[in-house]
Amino acid sequence: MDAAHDLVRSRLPPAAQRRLLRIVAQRLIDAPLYAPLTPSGRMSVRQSNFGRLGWVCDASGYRYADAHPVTGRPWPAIPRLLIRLWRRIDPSAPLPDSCLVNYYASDAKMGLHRDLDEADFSAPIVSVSLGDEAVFRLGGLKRADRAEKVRLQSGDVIVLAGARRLAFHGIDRILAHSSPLLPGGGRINLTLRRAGPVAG
Ligand code: MD3
Ligand code: FE
Repeated sequence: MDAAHDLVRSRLPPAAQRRLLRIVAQRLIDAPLYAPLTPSGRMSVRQSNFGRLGWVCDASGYRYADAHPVTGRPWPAIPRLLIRLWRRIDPSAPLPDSCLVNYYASDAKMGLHRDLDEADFSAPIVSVSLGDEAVFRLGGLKRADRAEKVRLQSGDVIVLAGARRLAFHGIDRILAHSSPLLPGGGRINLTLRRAGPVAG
């Protein structure tokens, strides 16, 4: 399949980026970012979630959970602005029930992996980036497949659907001081997903 056609990109205008950041920061007060422990060590990315289900990991593995592992409280709702964005992108897809929030300080990265913890892979994944630019690596269905490097800038919205939904991907590095959006610098990535089973 042609890479150019199953990776769809667009860009939120600066005012929408600022509005989204305000909403996200407000919800993170209730569901603070934490540094997950993984089976292979402490993650450099800090995480939280919005929605019914949140992706969490600890020393024993990965799963979707209905409560914040530190506070024990349910996750805050997914911002309506993001639900509207999802509906605009794919009106026929089941609604997202999960929004993973990844925060990258300038030295954080995310190793090459696939997203396989969702119950159903038919819905797309929609990712919104805010703040500093990232070097994103998008490969194929096998770890060794050649990967393309894509720069993700503040406001970039990418949609992973079809074969790309199951592709290996990761974040190689963050370009410090490349965006004025986040007051303390760094990058936030929001990934909207359908994590729970799809009826029918
Ligand atoms: C390509 N996050 O949370 S977002 C993740 O920038 C994750 O924080 C990265 O990978 C980040 O799992 C990349 C873009 C993205 C998300 C899901 C994908 C790309 C993807 C699933 C399949 C292929
Ligand atoms: Fe991923």
